[in-house]
Amino acid sequence: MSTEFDAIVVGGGFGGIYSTYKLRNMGYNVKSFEKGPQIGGVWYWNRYPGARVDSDVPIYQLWLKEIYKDWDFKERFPGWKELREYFAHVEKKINISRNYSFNTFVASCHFNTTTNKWTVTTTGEGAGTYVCKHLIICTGFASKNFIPDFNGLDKFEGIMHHTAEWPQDHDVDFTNKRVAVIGTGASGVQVIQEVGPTVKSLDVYQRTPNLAIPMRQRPVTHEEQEVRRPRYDEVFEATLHEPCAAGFEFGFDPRSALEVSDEEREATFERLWAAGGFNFWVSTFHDVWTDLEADKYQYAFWRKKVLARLTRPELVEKLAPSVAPCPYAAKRPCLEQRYYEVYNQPNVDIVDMKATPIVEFTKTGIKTEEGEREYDIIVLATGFDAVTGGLLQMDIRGASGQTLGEKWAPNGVSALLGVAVQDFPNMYFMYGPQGPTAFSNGPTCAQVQTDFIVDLIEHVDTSGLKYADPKAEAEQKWSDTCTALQEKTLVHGTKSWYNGGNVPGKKIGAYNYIGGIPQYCRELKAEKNGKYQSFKFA
Ligand code: N01
Repeated sequence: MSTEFDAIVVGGGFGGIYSTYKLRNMGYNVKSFEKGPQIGGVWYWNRYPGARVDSDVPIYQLWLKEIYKDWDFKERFPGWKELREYFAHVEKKINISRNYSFNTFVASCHFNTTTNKWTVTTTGEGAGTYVCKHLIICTGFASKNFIPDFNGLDKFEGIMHHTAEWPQDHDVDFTNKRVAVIGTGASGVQVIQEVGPTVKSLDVYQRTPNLAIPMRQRPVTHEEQEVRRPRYDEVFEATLHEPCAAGFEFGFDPRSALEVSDEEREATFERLWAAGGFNFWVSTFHDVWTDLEADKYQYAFWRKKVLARLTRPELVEKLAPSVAPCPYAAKRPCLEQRYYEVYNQPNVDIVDMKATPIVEFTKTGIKTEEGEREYDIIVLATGFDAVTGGLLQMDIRGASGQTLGEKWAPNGVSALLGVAVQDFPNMYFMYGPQGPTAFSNGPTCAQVQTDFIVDLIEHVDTSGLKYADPKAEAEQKWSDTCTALQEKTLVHGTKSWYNGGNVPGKKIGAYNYIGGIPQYCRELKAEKNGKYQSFKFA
């Protein structure tokens, strides 16, 4: 079997599947690798209780007619089981697995300056050494878990899992168990509301409350999808243009929260709250994201709504503090279904990790400064070394021999248009650094970027070129743009996975492009129409 390919794709999620499919259809000889045993990417790993997507049907899927034409989702926000079924449908339709080696981890990718090709070394079932001209890395933003360095973590003898490393061979039974959940990001919120009603007791170890929004889940029927399906191409296309933002079917209100009357503001918030999904976050007044005074109105409304659902006064300040824990727009809210009602149960408590940090894990539980509590199950919902972690866990070396980590060490992350890095010729990635990543619907981001990357690859090959490599000054300019855009928003001043602030020692910076999908698409289009002037070619 040949080990030399036109292109190698790393990852089997939306981006990996779509780029494999597109390149294959162009007649390229493509080899793809996936760490898991099947396609799906995070939706293979995500099977913790309550795991569910936060993007509305129909945008969270591959925008390929041959796939969507006879696929119906069952819920407005599909859960992990349904997403697995969806990927099985994808496989049935396009038989993408024939390009893949599964259970295979890409350990290293080295650029060879003599051949101008990449040497890719893998471990696992598809272990070997492979060579390719074009390397497309689709590891997503959340492929490296983050577990804080708690004392004695390995001493605990009960059941303990990180949400993204949930057992694949069995369900964890929470019925009548003493449970601790550490972390209240999107993963924590979903686990808590799912298992809360069944447990014997639940302690939520919280550092910052999640400013969660009602999801307003509902079934979606075959009939309603059938009505929209003939227009899906238009629907998807519309999400790439204003007034939509972030790849959703909605976008910011151009009015200022500070300039409308109190009645108008209240009515707007009520409407967005009732609409569910991310409307309250992404269709709100545009300055909620940039102006602290505007943001305070958003928080006050959110707090009022949450307080109306809480029945235990002792938890009110922990869940919805009178002073906002951070600007509303600074961190990712989770969509919730019954999250706050769980805290009305007498067997649920919150351990405030700022007031009483974890001292250590013990054989039977967790010790804080207030004493030890015993558990049967501990859930680590502590997030990810996001955006760059998945890339940096591979040994990727560019033309000069430096690793990606070394390249970024002095000044932080930089990536031209969020798809390529200078000194790493013919290497592309998506849904990663300095793309719309954290501020976009995942499949939208991956597909828009893939389309650009594939066109660029075609340009290189049809022009008889050896490689494309970003120009250093263009990359710097893009990185400065990402920084400037982030600094204009309230995301800038609050530590979170958006800016690298969730992992101790990680450089704080602009890991994402926060200018919105429509502007991002215009940037990509201008680059293509300008014959890729930000790249140098050989
Ligand atoms: O991770 P997170 P996540 N001591 O980083 C806490 C996507 N996603 O897995 O907020 C104590 O958001 C941390 O506290 P704080 C989605 O994009 C989507 O939940 O930093 N606590 C926080 O509460 C999401 O945004 C879906 O103060 C510590 C939690 O752990 C992204 O993935 C579902 C700590 C981590 O929250 C990440 O979400 C799941 C420490 N040392 C995920 N370190 C859906 O589509 C961390 N924490 C619904």
